[in-house]
Amino acid sequence: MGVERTLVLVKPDGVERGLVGEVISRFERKGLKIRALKMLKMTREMAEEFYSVHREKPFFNDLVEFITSGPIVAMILEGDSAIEVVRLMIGSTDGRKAQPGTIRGDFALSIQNNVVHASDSQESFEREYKIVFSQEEII
Ligand code: FUP
Repeated sequence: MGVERTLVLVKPDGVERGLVGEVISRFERKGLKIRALKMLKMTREMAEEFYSVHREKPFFNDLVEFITSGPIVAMILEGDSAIEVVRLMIGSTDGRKAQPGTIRGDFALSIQNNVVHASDSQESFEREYKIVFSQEEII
């Protein structure tokens, strides 16, 4: 609890579909502050590191292919209980099961192409943001 930071990615499907503004707008309207923001294309090395907890999963290769398939938009958001709040706002992993009103619930019909990523814990944030941002890019 208290003021936290979290990492959000708009994944290649979200960028391709023109959902960047929609996603950022939802977080801004909620009251979260943007502390870093950029577009990038993940390399295979970055993606394998980013999703290293899933290395042994059957979907790992597809996941790496997907996240490196096009540009993404990465941001660090800050606010009270930001990690939990943002996870609530993105919804369940599988877009088919995510609650309407959440980002995945409103915009995704797939478990892989699910528009956004958000850190699921403080530990995940500390590991993930360093893969995407350098210290100079963060306010
Ligand atoms: P989440 O934290 O909601 O993004 O979900 P996970 O960390 O469990 O999974 C990370 C990503 O792996 C998901 F965004 C999509 C992908 N995935 C699959 O492609 N298939 C699965 O069965 C589970 C996850």
